[in-house]
Formats: sequence, structure tokens, C-alpha cells
Amino acid sequence: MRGPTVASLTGLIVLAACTHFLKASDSCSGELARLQEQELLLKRQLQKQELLLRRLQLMNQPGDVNDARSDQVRDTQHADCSQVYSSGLKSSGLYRIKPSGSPSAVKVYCDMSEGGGWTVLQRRINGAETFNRSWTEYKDGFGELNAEFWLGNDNLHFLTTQGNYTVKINLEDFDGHQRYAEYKNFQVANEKDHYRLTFGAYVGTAGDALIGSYQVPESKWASHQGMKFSTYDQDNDNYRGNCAQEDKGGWWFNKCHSANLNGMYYPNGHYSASTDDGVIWYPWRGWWYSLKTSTMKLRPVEHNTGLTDQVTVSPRAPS
Ligand SMILES: [Ca+2]
Repeated sequence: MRGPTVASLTGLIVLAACTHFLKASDSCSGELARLQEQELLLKRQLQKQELLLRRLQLMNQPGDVNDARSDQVRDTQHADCSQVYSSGLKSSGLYRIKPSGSPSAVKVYCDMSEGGGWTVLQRRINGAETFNRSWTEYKDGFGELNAEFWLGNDNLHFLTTQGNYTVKINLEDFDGHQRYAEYKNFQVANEKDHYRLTFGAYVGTAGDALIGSYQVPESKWASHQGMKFSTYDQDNDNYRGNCAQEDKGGWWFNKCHSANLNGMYYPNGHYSASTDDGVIWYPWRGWWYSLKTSTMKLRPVEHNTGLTDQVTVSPRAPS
């Protein structure tokens, strides 16, 4: 979305004062603009400081959510985490896989919950990692697989073009509420086609942000269907400006977005800024609420959860 920020309290007070001095209206509106700018600046400084504080707190938390063995990687020749799961390895963690088409093995985080077999492609949990990254960084991937990361656009391409994949997006706000969105036929094209995104039918509880059709006139610019990937240093969007630069993350921007899970991390949810640059899923919490956590993960549509033959689970499966 592109539009004005919420009316500021300071502005209203000055405006009220100004109406009593109509003759001085020119200087009043100038003063109002100056104060509004100052207020926005202060809010940004506050948000930056809160984020910095949050990062410092995280650095002092040994182990965090992961156990001591969390950096152990299990080598496999499987094409994705669904095959890893089907082979009997049913604990969440780090695995090396080899998607067909990929020139080399890829280290991934396999999420074996929710039926198992999910290859995680993105995670935001605390703002420890910056997502305002270059084209090359998004191409190759960045971050920590046990914490916050982007798996890499080349890997996304190799994974999603070897079959028919479902993406599941799990979201949480700062009140502990959780929602999800699922899309069939999630596919990312190659770099030559700027990692163009296509996806199929939606199911879920978070709302269909990717198609952007919650308001018909908006779908033209809010839809992510068929959009190319953009970063601050490679503008492939439909906006006269640079969405990735304004919204501070790489994504399949249109003009600009109704979902941007790679935006700025705000530690309190509600935020104000000159553009809607938070971690956004518009149909759920709108443009001016930045979500607490986001996970995006892939699984073949035909994944077998194995729920019918649970008795065959190997007792030696790592836990
Ligand atoms: Ca542009």
C-alpha cells in the first residue's frame, strides 16, 4: 500500500491551536509539518532502539529455543524433507538434501511437525537477522537455519520445479494468536526469469494475501501472482519507485504488496513509518501491524504423512 500514515496526536493539537489564529495559518501549517516530521523521526529512533535492545537481550540468552544438538546435520541424498521423512527420519532439524537440478547438496531445516516433511524456506522469530539484503544474498540465501533465514532463491527454484509443491505459511502476532495460509502449486522460476512467483488455490485462516483480491480494484497492484522478485539493488516491480528499497526487504513486489514477510522487524507489532515496511500479511493484521513470527515451508502435494502405518516408525529414529 502507498498512502499517508495515521494522523498524529501532535498534529491534531497543533491544528487545534492553529484554528484559533487563522491569520497565522501559513506559519501554523509550516509548524505542523515540522512537528509531524520530528515526531516520525523520534518514533523511528525509538523503534530502532527497541530492536537493538531486543537483539542485545537475545545475545544473552544461551541456547534460545534450540537444544545443544541443534547444529548437527544429517546427510541424505533425498530431494526434499518429505523424502527424508518417508525414509524414517522423523525429527525436526538440519539435513543435507539434493534437489534435482541443484548443482550441489543443500543444507536445510526440515520441520517434521504438522504431518512432517516440510522444507523450511523462511523464518522470522525475533529480528536478529536483517532481511534488507542484496539480490545476490537472496539468490544464495542467508541467516541461521536454526533461527532466522532465507533459504535462497536458487534453492527455491530447484525445490519447487521438481514437483507440485504446497507452501504453508505460519504466522503469529504479539498477542499469541496464530493463523496460516496454504497455497498449492507454489513455484519459483529461475534467475533468468527473475524468480517469478506463481501459485494456485488458497486455503487457510490468515486470508489470501498473495492474490490480493480482498478488494477487487486493489488486486491489480496488490497481487503477487506472476510477480518477479525484487531487492533494493534490483528493481523488477510495477511501481515507479523501488518497493524493495522502500519496504526494506526482498520480495515478489507488485505496486507494492499485500504481504511482505521479509520486511523490517518491529518488536511491538504496531508501528508507524513513512511506508508499510513491516512484516505484513494485510488481510489479517493490516499494513500497520508487523507480525511477531513467520515461517514459510514447502512440501509436495502428494506427501504421505504415514499416519496409517505409525507402528512401523523406527525406534532408532533420532530424536
Ligand atoms: Ca520500480
